[in-house]
Amino acid sequence: MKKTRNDFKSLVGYQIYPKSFKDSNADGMGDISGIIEKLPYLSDLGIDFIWLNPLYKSPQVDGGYDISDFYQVDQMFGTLDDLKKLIKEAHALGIKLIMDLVINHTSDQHPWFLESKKSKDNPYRDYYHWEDAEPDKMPNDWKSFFGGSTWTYDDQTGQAYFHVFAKEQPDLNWKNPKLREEIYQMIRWWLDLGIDGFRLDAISHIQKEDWSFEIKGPHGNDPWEPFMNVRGIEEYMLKIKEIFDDYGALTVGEASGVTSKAARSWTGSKGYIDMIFELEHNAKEENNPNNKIDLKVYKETIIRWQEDLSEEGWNALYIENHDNPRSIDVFGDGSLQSAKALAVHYMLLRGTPFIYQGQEIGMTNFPFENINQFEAPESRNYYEALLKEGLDPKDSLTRVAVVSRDNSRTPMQWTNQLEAGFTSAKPWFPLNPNYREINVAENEHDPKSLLSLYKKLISLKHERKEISEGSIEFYDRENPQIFSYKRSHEGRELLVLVNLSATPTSTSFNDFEGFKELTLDQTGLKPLSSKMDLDPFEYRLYER
Ligand code: ISL
Repeated sequence: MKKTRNDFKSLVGYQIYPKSFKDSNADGMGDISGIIEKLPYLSDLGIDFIWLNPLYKSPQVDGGYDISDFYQVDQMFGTLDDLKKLIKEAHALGIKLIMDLVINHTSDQHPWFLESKKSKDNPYRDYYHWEDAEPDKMPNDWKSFFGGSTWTYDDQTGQAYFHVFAKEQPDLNWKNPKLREEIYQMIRWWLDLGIDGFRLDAISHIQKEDWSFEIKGPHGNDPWEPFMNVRGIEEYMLKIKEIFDDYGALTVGEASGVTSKAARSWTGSKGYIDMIFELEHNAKEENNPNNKIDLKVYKETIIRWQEDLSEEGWNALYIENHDNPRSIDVFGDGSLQSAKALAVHYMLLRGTPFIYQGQEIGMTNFPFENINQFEAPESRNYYEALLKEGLDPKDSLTRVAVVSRDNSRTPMQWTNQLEAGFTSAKPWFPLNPNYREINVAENEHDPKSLLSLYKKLISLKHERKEISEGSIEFYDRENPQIFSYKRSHEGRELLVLVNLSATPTSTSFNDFEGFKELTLDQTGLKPLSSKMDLDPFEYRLYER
């Protein structure tokens, strides 16, 4: 059944990192059957669709984003039949299911690459990017997101191959029409299997500048510019869009380098995908060693993306994902109140909100003690780079720990029982010791819990057109502590007032007549007036 283009505007998504969600067969790893077990929990939460991080066959160098077979479910997660069962049971509960579409690169263990590297005239050679090189002289000086060069020298053929991420993730050559057709066929295959759409991974990198493109240095373009939404990508995206439209697929793009203005053409009525994640606010600043969010910069970014996509285009909203530390540590002060303020401030913005597993119960960063506990290549490479800069091991570990994506990959905390009810075996990654206090069971029956608040926010999103479709207007823009905005639709208005800081603040209104407070779980009533004083992480809602 073809989807109408805008029925995604009232939806709420839930992101599952399968490895850490629920283990059903006592091997210490999350799996598909474990997700099936937890569908009733997700249905009760009220979410509309699930985004599954990669389940494909993979050597797991980069959390499954190094795919060695696009058509196979990795046995650590189960079988294709398990996935078909998950699709069926999710649909039976009215929950859609989207998969990660990783088409910028494959694993270096993918048969295409194993063939490609064999010889210069191998039929698969041009499925990837190969250029003449010498062991210590690469085709250019471009830098990988994971540190080091984007080139790895291959002795066998005296050439180097290109990779935006880890050397185990060679980039696909999208200039090759044969490769493109292989990818288009694979996309159709998954949609024919019955999934409802995709999250497009690193999609803005599939087109590269000419290798001679010069990185102009710190005051010129940024080091990633040679592979950020480069001209010519439109041709590929329009073809992919054709396929999505054939199936009415629900699509969200992770498209780093697509600006808030360019996002209108990526997601608007003539866009390639339904919605897009802005990635600007995750930027790790060197001069911000504890990785606490700069509220002024964050607020400016969010307001710009909201206003640039207010007429044309659509935001995918999030405060957590599998690539970033936990929001309560980055944005909050570790308190429940800060987690609640975070929930309210983003869930009611204009866009489709995503909740990352564990965010809804206030899971926190992990207390890392040594570098061997980190799994992500980006974390390990960063540690080595800091040591090379002369930082001592202890400070290097601290710097890595506050920015590491490994924080969000610890097993989901279901109960206060052994291994938090995630597994009955030794978990692949240790549980955060605070699972005894922070877990689903603890939240589920407490009307003042974070989980209960998320359920109310999701219901509001479903019930109120001023939230799903309404316009948005921001107030007190210069006050970095305050997130204050009004959603309006056909005469109904909802005013959202959040102090996103750990210190008291105040804000003023001139148009406050006629608003009535909308209670979620706030303590006592606070009528709207011309001047509003807000406690740390206090939030208030008003309607008229
Ligand atoms: O621009 C970037 C550098 O910060 C990033 O936004 C980059 O585009 C992003 O890291 C891509 O992430 C995705 O692809 C990676 C994988 O490691 C991540 O987990 C995934 O979210 C490679 O597949």
